[in-house]
Formats: sequence, structure tokens, C-alpha cells
Amino acid sequence: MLYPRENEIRMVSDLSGIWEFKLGDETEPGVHCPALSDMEIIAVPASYNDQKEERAYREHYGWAYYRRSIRIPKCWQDQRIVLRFDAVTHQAKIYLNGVLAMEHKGGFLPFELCLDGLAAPGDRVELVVAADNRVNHSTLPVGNESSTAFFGSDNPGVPSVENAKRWRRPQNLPNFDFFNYAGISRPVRLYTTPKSYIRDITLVPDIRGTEGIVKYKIETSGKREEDLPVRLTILDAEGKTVASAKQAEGMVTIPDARLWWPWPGEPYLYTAVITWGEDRYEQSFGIRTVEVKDTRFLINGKPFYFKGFGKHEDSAFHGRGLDCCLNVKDVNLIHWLHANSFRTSHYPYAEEMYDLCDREGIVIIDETPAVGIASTEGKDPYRTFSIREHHEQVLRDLVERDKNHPCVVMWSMGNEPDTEHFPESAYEYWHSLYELTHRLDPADRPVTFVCCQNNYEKDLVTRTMDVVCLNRYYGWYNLSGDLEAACYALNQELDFWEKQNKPVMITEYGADAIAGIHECVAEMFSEEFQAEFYERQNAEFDKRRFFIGEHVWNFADFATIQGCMRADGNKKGLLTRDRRPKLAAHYFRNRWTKLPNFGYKE
Ligand code: BDP
Repeated sequence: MLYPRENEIRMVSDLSGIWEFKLGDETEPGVHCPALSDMEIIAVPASYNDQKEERAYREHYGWAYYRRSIRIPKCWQDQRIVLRFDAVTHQAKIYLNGVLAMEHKGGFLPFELCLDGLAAPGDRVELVVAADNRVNHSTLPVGNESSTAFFGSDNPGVPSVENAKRWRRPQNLPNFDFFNYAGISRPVRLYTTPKSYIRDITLVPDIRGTEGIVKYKIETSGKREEDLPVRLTILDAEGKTVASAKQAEGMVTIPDARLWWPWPGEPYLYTAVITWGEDRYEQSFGIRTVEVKDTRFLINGKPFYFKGFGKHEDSAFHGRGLDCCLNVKDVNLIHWLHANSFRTSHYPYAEEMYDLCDREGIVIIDETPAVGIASTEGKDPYRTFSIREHHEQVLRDLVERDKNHPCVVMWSMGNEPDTEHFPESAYEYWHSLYELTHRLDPADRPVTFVCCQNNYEKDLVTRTMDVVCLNRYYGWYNLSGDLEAACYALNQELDFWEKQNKPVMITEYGADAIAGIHECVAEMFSEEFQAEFYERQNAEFDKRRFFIGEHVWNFADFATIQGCMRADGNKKGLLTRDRRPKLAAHYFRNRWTKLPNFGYKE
């Protein structure tokens, strides 16, 4: 789905601002929007949870209603008018003048509604967005339907506790460790195209000697494609034409191509300008290749070393809402740390962030919201959860949304599923999705998922991924505080992975550190312990040639559900939630300044 971009043909009207808002309950709204009165104020885009000092907002369970009226400009006559939602978490129903116009499942990817026949230029339309924040065994991310939330503790078998569990109010029990922020978290926009319009653009770059090769496909809707001439022009960064074509599908060659390199290399971007009939669209792209070869991860043919983090879209007040200022700050902090990459743990991020990373040369591992696929009741999640169809849809939509970004170098189908207790089911599930993702991506990027700390000998599927991605908490959740023993255990496991002859990276490792706690003899939760934890384990990674990257958990402290393991959220950030550096941030800045992007393990 193309991002709504304004140009001399297409118009975009951003509906961000103050909307009306009301919390609902578990009752699912039907074809007609329920009557809404006594509405409150809410900012869009942003999660609603932290916008008011009320437990009802913070801990809401069920539907919530957003309302505003929209005026369709009269000057949009003869245009196709589209209402686009970048993300509504986790399920949405859209009402126009009180009547259901569309529904969408999944909280982190865009969806849109063509207003043809629903509203015309000059109309005033009442728009209501109903958003459901419930997570369960059919949503991604996954919520536990009974038992406890991630890190909850319930003393199973104690009669009074069991009774209290049955008695307590219905609530979300996320099987994941980030706050279940919800609502209209990304922009809502109206945009126009001509009636016959460019529907999709696919650009697949390659390198041949000094030439850049771009295979392309332009998909259109409306008049028959062959009745209207297509024109593709490739502009360099100065706006000079470097290649052009006249068919809807084919290949162009860019002589003396400048490549897209991760920062501090030059992330050079070209622009593909497509015109078809009255329509026009500009899509930026980079020329770079990605390939896994034996135990190496190659970008433009050179072995790349990932230096970075898992992140979250998370900040005070906004929750998970798009905050462009925060995104710019984060990109600058990534540069300050001399990192080169991050994973969009644990869901696809706002498109604006990928655009920034394209421009700034930051490499992304793009993850779906498939987190929490693990049963807490001893049942096989792959047989008891109804998620496969939705998961496939999410992969389809994710690849379609992000396929043209040079910053995206690998797809992560999910985070920390159960691969140990039901190894055959896990293999069948993840391997079929792995094959699907390869088929979906026209550029055929590497595909993986991120593996939980478990019995790696029993796990059948992690070893079959293009890159083995490990989340490991030696010295924290196990062998707690004993870094000597942690390094011993880590090495035992690395010996196992070395035999698999695959590129291996760590996608999570870390220790909580509460900013301001300092100790001469470092113990858990101090800044010194966090720094030492990394120093010791990195020394082990440095000895392994097949080891292609270190992603710290986490870039910054972030909000989670409350629980006996969380004091004001997860404190594993190198930075605090308001982006102040802890000791470990300075340690990594120093380390990463010295580690090159390429050839480090040669
Ligand atoms: C891992 C999860 C991550 C958590 C992290 C932690 O992938 O989402 O936040 O552990 O416990 O299991 O800090």
C-alpha cells in the first residue's frame, strides 16, 4: 500500500488534532454506531491510555470510540478520495455518518477506505473510529485468556488465589512485556488520486559491476493499463534523470550507480517518478543488495556486523503514538552511539521511521507483531490458537508496505515463540511462514524469527532460518548476577550454534539498570552491573567468527504492564525513557566507535 504523498496531482489532508473520545466496554459495536454522549477530549495520533489520570484509561479492556467530523473539500471534485489509517490498535471499525463502512484487524499496519459512493466533495461526514484493545489467542500480539500476564505470578493451586482469579474483573493479560497501548496511534489522513490511479510500485535493486539494475513493476487501477502510457523516470539525488522506461514492468540500468550504504557510509537515495494517465507518484529507493552466504550477512557484497538494539515505540504521554520529534532524537542517538541498526521489536513501526532510516543509513530488521505465541497452560499453541491466517495476512501487508525501503534488510516473522515444547508443530508453523515470506518479498530478503532462551537442542526450527537470532539472558533471568557462570553457559551454547554453520546474532541480551544506582562492587540493577554484563559477554562474542551482530535489549527504558518483576516498567535501556544515557550507553559508544560496519569478523 503506497504511503500518502502530496505532489502536484495528489492532495493529502491530515486529520491529526483533538478528537472527541469515549471509553466503551466489551460490547462489540454492530452495523450502526452506538449513541455517543458526554464525550471527552483526546489527541490523535497517540495512545489514549496515558492522556488522562484515570485507571479506567490506563487499564481499559474493550472498545473505545473516537469521533470527529470531516469536510471533504469541494475542490476535490472528480478525484478519488481515500481515508487512510496508518494504525489503529488492535482492531478497528470505521463508521461514516453512523453506519459501519469497514473493519480491520491488527494494530500496527495501515488500512484504507475509498470514499466513492460514501461521501462526495462538499459533504460533511461524521467519522467514528471504534478501537478494541483486547488481546487473546486469536490476536497478534497474543494475550493469555486465563492464567497470568507475562511476568505475572499467581501461585497456582492456592484455592483463594484461584477463586480470586475467577472473580476478578475481565482484563487484558498480555503475553508480552510492553504496555498494551491502544487507540489511534498513527496519523489518519484523507488523500486524493485521479480516478484512474497508480496502485502499487515495486522496485527491486541489484548491482552489476558499476551499474545499478532496478527491476520494477507498476500496478494501476481504473482504465485499462494498456490504454494509458506509463512513464518511469529515475532521478538521482540532485534531480538529474539517470534512467527511464515506458512499460509498466521491466528493468532499468543506472550507470555508475551510487550505492546505499549504512551510516557512516553514504545512504544514497534515488527517486523513481512514475506517471500514468493523470496520476503521478514519487518513490525513493536505494541501490543495495542483501545476501546470506555461509556464516556471513552481506550488504553490497561485504560482510556486515549488526551493532544496535531492539527498540520500542514508547514515550511519556504519547504511549505508542507517532512522535516525529522523538524519532529524530532516536535516530540522532543511534548515530551518537555509533550503532548501525535496530529491530522493530515487537511490531512494525510507523512508516515515517523507515523513511528516516532510509535517509540516515540505519539498517532495520522488520518484525511482525507475532509475539507471545507460547502457551501458559501446557497446550500446543500452534494447535489451539487461531492465528495462522491473521499471521499470514500480517506478513503479506508488512512486505507490501515496506518492500521498497533500502533500510529493511531482513524480515523477522515474530519474537520468542515456543519452539521447545512442541518442536514439530513449531517447525511446521514457522517453516511454512518462512517459505511464504520468501515468496512474498520480490527482493527475497533473508527471513528469520527471534528465538527465546530455551532448550536449543530440542528446537528444530531456529536452525533452519536464514540467520539464527538469539534472545539470551544468561546472568540475568538465569545464573542471575554471576557473570562468570553466565559466560561459561553462553560459550557452551555458542559451541552448539557454531556447528550449525549459519550466521548467528544476538537479538536480545541485557540487564535492568535503574538510572542513578551506582556501586563499586557491581550487583544487579546498578548501572555498573549493566555495563559489566555487556563488557563480559561481548568479549565472548568477539571470539566467534560466525557471530554477525549484537543487538542490545533495549535502546531505552519502556513501559510495561505492572508486575512483580517490573518497577515502573522495563529498565533494560541503555538510555532512560527520557533518553538520558546510562553508564552502558557510554560503554557501547566507545566500543561501537571502534567496530567497523564491514569486515569486522574477517
Ligand atoms: C524477552 C522479550 C522482551 C522482554 C525481555 C525482558 O523478547 O520483549 O522485554 O525479554 O524480559 O523475553 O526484558
